[in-house]
Amino acid sequence: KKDIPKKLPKVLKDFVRIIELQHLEGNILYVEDTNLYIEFLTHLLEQTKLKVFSFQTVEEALKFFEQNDIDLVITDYILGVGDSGLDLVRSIRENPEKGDVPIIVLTGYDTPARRIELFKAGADDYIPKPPLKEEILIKVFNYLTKKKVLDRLKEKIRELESLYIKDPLTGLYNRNVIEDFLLKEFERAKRHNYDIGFIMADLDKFKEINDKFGHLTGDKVIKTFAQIILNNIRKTDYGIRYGGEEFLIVCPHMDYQQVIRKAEEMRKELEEANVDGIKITASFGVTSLGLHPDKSLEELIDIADQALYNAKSLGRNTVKF
Ligand code: GH3
Ligand code: MG
Ligand code: MG
Ligand code: MG
Ligand code: MG
Repeated sequence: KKDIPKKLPKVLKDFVRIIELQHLEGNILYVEDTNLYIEFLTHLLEQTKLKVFSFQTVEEALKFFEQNDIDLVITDYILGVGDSGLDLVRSIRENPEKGDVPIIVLTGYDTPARRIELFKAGADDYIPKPPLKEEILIKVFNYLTKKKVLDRLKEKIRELESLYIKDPLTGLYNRNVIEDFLLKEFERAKRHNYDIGFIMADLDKFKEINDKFGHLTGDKVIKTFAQIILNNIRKTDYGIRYGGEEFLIVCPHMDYQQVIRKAEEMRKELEEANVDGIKITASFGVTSLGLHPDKSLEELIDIADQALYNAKSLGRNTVKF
């Protein structure tokens, strides 16, 4: 017990005030099997707005980590029998979504080889026991501040990504979604052997609508059809504005018969819709991965497009595959 300083040094008091001023909030996961240290860290951080969740085994800690938002992990090295902070570091780094959380190892088992091993596994920092309170507080503050900046950046990237793949007129995706997101879905489908349905749709005689009623009305028609598409697909489907008045609809886990029915529903709904009293129809070409298991994504889109061409030649306002 004697190795933990009891009195708060002056520099620390000032620092605690800085943390309070900054209103730094966050959840800390503390993995430690010695009660003395659990009490020490909990008490130290009680003076901040940070919340400490402590666990004595890797298993419990990992379970809590998976289910909660953790901003920083502090872990001991030697835990119970057969349990080690090194395993915890490795398991956390394997997590595809949360694996980049900062990790500080706080341990008495201090050898250069041990340190290198921990850093290799992905630990960010290393504090030997007995720790200085200042060192813990300053490092916690630094890592949490950095993490907040990173979190904001990630949020911005997500926003930009969603702008990059969205069509502003209709709220559907644009073609950019194909290269990255759709291609990944396509590869997953091939790997896990599930079907994907494809629909290529194009408004009929749309030039005439533009010529007769103007582009604004034309745009309104496009939006109406987009809304019909959105109403008829699931969240996991892709409704894409492929060109001006051409739409690609991609439905994972649908075979060609289901996707024909889907296209037929949309065809009918558009035929019955009414934009300023104008009759609008569209033609649909349909195919599926199951029908052509050896084709690439690009080739399947092309096959749907050829089917659409057939639908056009056969008089329009129809679904073909
Ligand atoms: P078809 O039945 O063979 O498809 O005849 P179509 O007249 O629809 O022929 P096509 O699909 O080749 O022509 C599409 C027209 O759609 C050409 C273009 O002027 C118009 N268009 C493309 N994008 C937009 C848009 O964003 N807004 C409006 N108002 N018109 C667009
Ligand atoms: Mg221990
Ligand atoms: Mg065309
Ligand atoms: Mg057209
Ligand atoms: Mg067209």
